[in-house]
Amino acid sequence: MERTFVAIKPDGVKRGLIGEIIKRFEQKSYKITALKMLNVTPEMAAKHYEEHYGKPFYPRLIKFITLAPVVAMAIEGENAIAGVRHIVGATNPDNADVGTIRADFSSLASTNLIHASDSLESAKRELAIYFNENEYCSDYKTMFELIQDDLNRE
Ligand code: 3AN
Repeated sequence: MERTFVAIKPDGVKRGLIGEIIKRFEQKSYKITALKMLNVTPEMAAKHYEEHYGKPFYPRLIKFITLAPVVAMAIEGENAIAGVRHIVGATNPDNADVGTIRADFSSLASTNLIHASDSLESAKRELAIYFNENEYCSDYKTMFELIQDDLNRE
C-alpha cells in the first residue's frame, strides 16, 4: 500500500473543480486519509518546490501556489503513486492523455490544476510539509477494502 500527496492548486479551487477532481480519485477506489483547505505560506511553497529552485518558472510557481487556497490530500492505495499520476496526466496539458485531469480541464503547464507526488520519497517529504501525523484517518475501511476482505476470507 502506498500513500501519496495530492494538492488541488489555486486554479482548481477558484474554478470550482474541487469536487470533480476528488471524485476521480474516489471512483478509482483510492482511499482519502487526510484532507484540508489551506493557504500555503511562502515558506511552505519554497519547501514544496525546492527541486525547482533556480528554474525560469520558479518565481511564478511560488507566486501561483500562494495566490489562493489549495486543497491538500493524502491518498492511499496499491501503487497509488503511479496510479494517481496517471489520473492527473502529464505536466504539459498539451501532452496529457485525454481523460486525465490536466488534459480535460487545463491548457497550460503553469496552471495545470493539481500536484501529485512523483515517488515514495517525494510523497513522504511533501506530506510532512502539509500534514501532522495526527491528521491521518487511515483506520476506516472503504467499500473497496471491504470487498477485498470478502475475497481474501478463507
Ligand atoms: P509535475 O507537477 O507534473 O510533477 P514538475 O514537478 O516538473 O511537474 O513541475 C512542478 C510544477 O511546476 C508543475 N505542476 C507546473 O505547475 C510547473 N511547471 C513545470 N514545468 C513548467 C514549465 N515549463 N512552465 C511553467 N510551469 C511549469
